[in-house]
Amino acid sequence: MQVIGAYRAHTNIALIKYWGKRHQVLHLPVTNSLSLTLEALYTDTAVEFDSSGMGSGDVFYLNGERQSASETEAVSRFVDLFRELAGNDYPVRVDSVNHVPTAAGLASSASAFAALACACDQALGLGLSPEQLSVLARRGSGSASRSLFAGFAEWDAGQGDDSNSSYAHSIDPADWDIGMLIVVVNAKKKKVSSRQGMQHTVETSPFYALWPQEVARDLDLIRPAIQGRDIQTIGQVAEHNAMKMHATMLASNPSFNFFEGDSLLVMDLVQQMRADGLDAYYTMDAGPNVKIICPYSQIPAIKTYLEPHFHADQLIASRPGSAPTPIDPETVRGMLYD
Ligand code: 2P0
Repeated sequence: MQVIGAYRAHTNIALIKYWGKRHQVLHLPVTNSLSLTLEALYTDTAVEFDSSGMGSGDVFYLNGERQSASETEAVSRFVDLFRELAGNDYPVRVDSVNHVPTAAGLASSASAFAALACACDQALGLGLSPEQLSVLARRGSGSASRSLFAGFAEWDAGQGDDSNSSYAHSIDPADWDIGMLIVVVNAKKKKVSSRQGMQHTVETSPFYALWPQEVARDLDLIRPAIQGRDIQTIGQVAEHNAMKMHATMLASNPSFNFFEGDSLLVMDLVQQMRADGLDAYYTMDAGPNVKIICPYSQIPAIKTYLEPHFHADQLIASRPGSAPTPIDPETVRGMLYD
């Protein structure tokens, strides 16, 4: 049996956000969500299962650094889902290289678990479909379910406690003039994890009761706009959805938020761009960075507003990304050890 696998998966940014779970362990969401996969941000992961029966425990290297017992434990529990399907208990070595600033609100967990799911599937010869891989990636981190697909993807909430009913599917390959410009306001690890923030909001925010109906309404508006390549409606709906999500956090008790001074500055600049005729709209996740949704062709013009305030390396432009792709395991290892 082939016991090596390696995949590249791209991260995704939600235009209609996932915010709140109905099942904590299975990561079953309260609502559907919808995202754009991004070419520029991705994780490369290689897995090697030891079928000799001589191996010891699992090991996990991230960006060339051996990870702690607790980080490794999370990866082990995830890989267990695949070992159960394969009917073995082979120890695994996982090597991951993140081309995403880790834990900076740029959803590194989405690309990480999508890449790991695909690499395990390949190594263990499981032959799972993208939908089945989406279910399993979701078990690592909810947003990872959407990174199995190119372009625009919608993650269906599914029914009840049925894990197999909750997975993403492709809406549109986004093979037209749309992109994102990410403004990295602060790439440090965030103070509140999205998992904690989400749960605290569900439990304490009086505004959360409104969230499911707002998401349903926004999805009804954005789906036809995507089909019609209507970037103005896509942008308006996404911007409003993001701000409604942040409003639920502001109304939680005690309140918390992810806004920094520079996040607010970028939002002001985007409004100026719009007043000047550009099709630029903002969204923010569980972190201070701002993502600008726009025609890819307008990114040079948009950058001229930001360059007086930010370094060039704080501005990451991306086209829509592909579904996960197999890579040579040596690409991952070579980057780390050569
Ligand atoms: C999203 N976020 O739709 C939303 C918007 C953050 C804000 O998915 O607990 O790390 O692992 O399922 O996927 C971030 O939450 O949460 C996220 P878990 P996850 O992209």
